[in-house]
Amino acid sequence: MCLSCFTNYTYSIANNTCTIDCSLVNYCASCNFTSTINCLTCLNGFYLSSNTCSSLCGDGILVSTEQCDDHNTANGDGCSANCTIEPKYYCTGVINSTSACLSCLPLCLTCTNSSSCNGCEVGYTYNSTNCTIDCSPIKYCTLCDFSNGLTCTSCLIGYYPNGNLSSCFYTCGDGIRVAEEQCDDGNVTDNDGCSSNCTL
Ligand SMILES: [Ca+2]
Ligand SMILES: [Ca+2]
Ligand SMILES: [Ca+2]
Repeated sequence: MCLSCFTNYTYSIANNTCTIDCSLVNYCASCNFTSTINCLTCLNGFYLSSNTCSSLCGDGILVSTEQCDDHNTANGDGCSANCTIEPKYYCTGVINSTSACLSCLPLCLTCTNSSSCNGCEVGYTYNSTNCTIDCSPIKYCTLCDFSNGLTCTSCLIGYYPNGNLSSCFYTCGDGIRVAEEQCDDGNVTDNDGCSSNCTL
């Protein structure tokens, strides 16, 4: 049994021999050794040039250096011309096979399948089934719109959208006591137990 091999050789227990470690050239499958390691063939999906093994985007062979490979170099179909997954798409594919890229849920930017979302477009939030407008930047807003910046069209009971729909306000005397009020007796009369500014 060999205890240590020459530099660039590794010991194989199975074969009881010292063999050249071709992996010293990244992604190299077979090689020989003269004064240096000469790669002869590369792993599947890698191509030899100047003793270097490089992947090729668009060959339809997904390799570890690519996020996807859909067998073309077109953008806009989920897998980009440089084999990265494009926003609003997810790609399935095992190493050495061709990737299939499909759309995320509507308004979803990043996902790993068709039924969930890891990040919605700006202004939207994922509610465990789809991406909906995120009203929370406007306090007490329950219904909002994001077609032209965030506007609020409906507020919690006792609160009302202001003129430009940018916030929800409450009003003393509407008979609905909200958190900011100590009381609201439905009028703005003083000296009846609840003042005109809804304090006791
Ligand atoms: Ca490829
Ligand atoms: Ca493509
Ligand atoms: Ca009130």
